[in-house]
Amino acid sequence: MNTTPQRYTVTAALPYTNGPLHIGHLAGVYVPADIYARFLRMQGKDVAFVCGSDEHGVAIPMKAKKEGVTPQQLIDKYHGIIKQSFLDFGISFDNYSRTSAEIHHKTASEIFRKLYEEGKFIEETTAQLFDAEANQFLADRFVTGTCPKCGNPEAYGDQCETCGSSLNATDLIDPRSAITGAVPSMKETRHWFLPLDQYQDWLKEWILVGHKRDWKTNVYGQVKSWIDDGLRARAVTRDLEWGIPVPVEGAEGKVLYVWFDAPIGYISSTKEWAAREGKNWEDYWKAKDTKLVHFIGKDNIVFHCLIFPIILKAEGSYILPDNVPANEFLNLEGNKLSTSKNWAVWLHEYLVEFPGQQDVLRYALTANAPETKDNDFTWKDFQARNNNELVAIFGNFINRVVVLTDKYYSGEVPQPGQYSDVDEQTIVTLRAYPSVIASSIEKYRFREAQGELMNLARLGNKYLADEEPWKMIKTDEERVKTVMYVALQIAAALATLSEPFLPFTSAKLKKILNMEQENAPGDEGTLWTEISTKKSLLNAGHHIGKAELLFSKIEDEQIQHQLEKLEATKAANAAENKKVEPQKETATFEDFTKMDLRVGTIVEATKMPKADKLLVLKINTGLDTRTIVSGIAESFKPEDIIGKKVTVLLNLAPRKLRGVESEGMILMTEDAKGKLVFLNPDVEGVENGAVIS
Ligand code: B3M
Ligand code: ZN
Repeated sequence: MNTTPQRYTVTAALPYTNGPLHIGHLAGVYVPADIYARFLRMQGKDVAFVCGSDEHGVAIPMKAKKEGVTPQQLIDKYHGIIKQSFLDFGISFDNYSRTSAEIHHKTASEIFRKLYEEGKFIEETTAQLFDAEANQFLADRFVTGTCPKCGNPEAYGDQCETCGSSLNATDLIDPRSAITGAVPSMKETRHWFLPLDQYQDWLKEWILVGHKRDWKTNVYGQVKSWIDDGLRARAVTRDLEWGIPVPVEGAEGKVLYVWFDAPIGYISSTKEWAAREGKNWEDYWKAKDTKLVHFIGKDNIVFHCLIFPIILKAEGSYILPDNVPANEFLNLEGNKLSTSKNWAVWLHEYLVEFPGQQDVLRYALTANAPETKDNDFTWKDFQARNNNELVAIFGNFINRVVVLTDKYYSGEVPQPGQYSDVDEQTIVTLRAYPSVIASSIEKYRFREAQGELMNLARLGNKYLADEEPWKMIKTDEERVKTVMYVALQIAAALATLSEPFLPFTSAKLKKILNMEQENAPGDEGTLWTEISTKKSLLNAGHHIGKAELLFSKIEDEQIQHQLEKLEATKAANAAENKKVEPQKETATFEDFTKMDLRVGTIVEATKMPKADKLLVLKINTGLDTRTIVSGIAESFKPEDIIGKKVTVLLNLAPRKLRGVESEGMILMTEDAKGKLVFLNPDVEGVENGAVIS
C-alpha cells in the first residue's frame, strides 16, 4: 500500500499589512515554505500553497493612525507592496488573498456561527482593561505591561514576544495603554470565550503522544510547556471597530479576535483559488488523506498548534495540521530585526538594489536558516556565500561545462566511451542525490538539503579538476568525450535539483542546457526521480545553448553601501532615543517621602533559568539581605556586578516573577546606546542602608 500522501495543503503565515516584508519573514517562513511547495510539485503531488494578507487586529488601526491614513488606505498600500515583492522574489503561492476579502469575512463568520450555535463558546461578562481617555477597551497590542512569566517589561496584552507565552490582557503586571500611556481602569464587557481547557486532554493525546517524534523539538517543547502549565479559556471577540463583526445578535460594536479569523484566512484563500481553478476546496481541508502543513515563525506557535487546531476540532469537519515546522528568529548584524526601529533588510529594497539576484538572498537565508536556534544575517556572510559558493562552486562548474562543450563539440553532447572507475563512481554518487535531498526536505531540514545540493556542485567541480579535460584534449580526445558527457549529466541534475532552492537559476540553467521543462502531475516518473533511474539526462547528440553567467561576484562596495545604510539607521535611532522624556505629573512631597530609597550592595547574582532578561540578585540593604529580581541580564554578566553599590527602592510592594519573590527595585538609567547602567552611590564612607532623600 502506498501511504505517502498525494495531496498537500501548505500554508505560510499571513503577513500583517502594517509594514513591508523583511529578511526575517523570508528566512523564518516564506523561503522554507516555498522550497517545500516547489519540491512537492516536482514530486507530482497535488499542492495548494496558500497565503494572504492579515488585515485585521489592533496593529492595523494603530499603524494607520501613526501614518495619518485610514486603516483601509494602510492595508491597501502594504497589501500591494507585499504581494508584488512576493511575486518578484519567486514565492510560488497558488493563491495570495487578503482577510478583508468578502469570501474571508463569510468563511470566518460561518465558522464562528457554527461554534456559537453548537454551544462551543462560553459567553461571559468580565471586567476588562479600559482606557477612559481613549474611550477604548484595551486588549492585545493596545496594552503593554510586564510579562508575569518572564518579566519582560514590554509584553503585549495577548502575548509576550520574549518568552512566547500567550497572555490575557489582565495577566499583565503594571499595564499601560499603548494609545495614551494611561494606567487603565477596569470596566465590564461581554465576550465569547473558547474554553481551551476542555481540549487539554485531546491536545495531549494528539500532539504530546501523537507527534512526539515528527514535530521539531523547538515546537514540541513550547507546546508541551503550555499544556503542562494548564490551558485557560480565551476570548475570541473584541470591543473594536476594525475587524469582522461578531455575527450574532447583541454583539454590536464587537469584532472577532484577529487570531480567530486570521488562520481561517488559509481556508478562504484555498476557496478563492479552488473557485478560480475549478477545484473542490474541501479536498484540501476535509479529505483525510490530505496533508496540512503550516509554515510559521516561533511567535505564532501557540496559535497554530493550540488555538487554530481547537477551532478546527470544535467545528468538526476539518483535518488538522500534520506538521507545524516553525522556525526561530533571524537577527541582523547582531541585533533583533525590528520594523519600528527600521532594523531590517527590506525585500522591496533588496529587489531594487540587487536586481536579478533573488536566488542569492534565498541561498544565503537558507544556508543560515534559523531552523533550530536564532541565527544572524550579516552582509559579509551574504557576500561570502555568493562569491565563495554560488560563483566559485556552482557557477564555475556550469560555466566550465558549457564553455568546453561549446568549444570542443559546438554545443553537442558527445558520445561517451567506456566509463572508468571514477566515472562509474561519480554517476553512482550523482544518482543518490535526489533521495538524499528529498529526505532532508521531508524532514523540514532545508539548510541541510541545500547543503547537499551544493555538494553535488562540488562533486562536479572536483571531477573536472581531477580529470582536467582541458589538458587531456591534447592527448586523448576520446576520453574527453566521456568526461564531458559525465559532467553534462551532473549539470543537468543540478538544473533540476536546484529548482526548489534557486528557481531563477534553475530556469536559466535549463534554458542554457536546452532541457525539457516541466513534467505534469501524475506522470509516471518525475524529473526528480529520473535522475536516479534514467540512463541519460542529456543524450549524446543533444544540443545545448550558449554559456551565460549564472551568478556574478558581489563587490565590497555593494556590501559597504548596505553596512552604511545600517549605520545611518543606528545613528537615527540613537538620536531618537536621546530625546528627553517630558516631565511626569507633579508628585507631592508626601508622594516622595513614601518611597524608601537606600544604598545597598549586590552580594550575589545569578541568571533566572529560562528568562533571557532576568537576574536574581541578593542585596545587602543594611537592614537585611533580600532578593530582588531585576531585568538587567542583557546588560550585565552576574559575575561583573557582585560588590557593586546600587540605589534600591526598599518598600516597593513585593511581587513574584517566575515564582521568585522580588522585594524591591534597583534604580537604573540608560546610556546613549540604550545599555542599562546603575545609579551608583559609590562614594567613600557611604554605607549600606544609608537613606537617600
Ligand atoms: N499575521 C504574522 C505575525 O505574527 C501574523 C500571522 C497570521 S497567520 C494566520 O507577524
Ligand atoms: Zn514573557
